[in-house]
Amino acid sequence: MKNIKHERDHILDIIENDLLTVHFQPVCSANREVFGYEALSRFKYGTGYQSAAKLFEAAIRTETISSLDMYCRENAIREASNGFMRQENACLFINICPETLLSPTHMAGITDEFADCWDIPKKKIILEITEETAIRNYSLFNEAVSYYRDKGYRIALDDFGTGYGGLKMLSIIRPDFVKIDSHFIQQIDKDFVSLAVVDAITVLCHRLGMKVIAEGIERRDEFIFASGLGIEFFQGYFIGMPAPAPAGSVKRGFFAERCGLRRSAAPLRGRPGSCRGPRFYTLEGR
Ligand SMILES: [Ca+2]
Repeated sequence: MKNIKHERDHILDIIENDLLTVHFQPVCSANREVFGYEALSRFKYGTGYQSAAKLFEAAIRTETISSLDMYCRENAIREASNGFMRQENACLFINICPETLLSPTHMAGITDEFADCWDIPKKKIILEITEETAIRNYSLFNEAVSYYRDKGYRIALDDFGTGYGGLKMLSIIRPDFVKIDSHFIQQIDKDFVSLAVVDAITVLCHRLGMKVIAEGIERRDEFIFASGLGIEFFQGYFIGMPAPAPAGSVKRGFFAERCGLRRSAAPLRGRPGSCRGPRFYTLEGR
């Protein structure tokens, strides 16, 4: 992209034109029962970015991450409500990056609005917080996380073992779940160091009352070795591929309407009747 402003506008256009969809990847217990699904953003059409991860990086760079995150959060909650959460009583894992929680435009209450509107109990929503980037203001961050915890959401520390925060993040957030990064899980049956690291993390988490999720299980032996360490939950291609939620009748575009994103001045129609709260807020810079 030529410059920040151009890229910013491009990302806001992606949101406004609803170019992302959501797929769900199962998180299962050792006996292969589905515990929940992680929502993963995917492109419906070309956006100019190689992957959703690249889009999120650009959104952080251009300070559009709060808008993108809220849009993806609504997609995830709406589609989950429309699909598996009605039938399977499974949990929903949603990725949230620390930049969003620390952003001045972050609206914590909007997740409650989405959950209430789509009728999902907050205890069924698990917020995955990645530790990819360095956090400078831990007390502000902890305040944001506490808000969600007090509301009943559960917290997972994502990609554990590869980021900046590591044990510091673990001790401050005190998550309900720790997702051990696939870097340590893949080849766990062949690599003694990975096995020892995963074993130590699992023992520590269990001592602190946290449940462990092994990410990136791609082979049967990785599953067997990881489950042999007492890990409770598993995710990866061997367990289940990401897939779209079953199509349903839930109305799309609630977020866009709520945010005043649609250019039409038509009154809001068809919104779930129980929604309350701020009717409009603007996209960052729009
Ligand atoms: Ca994740």
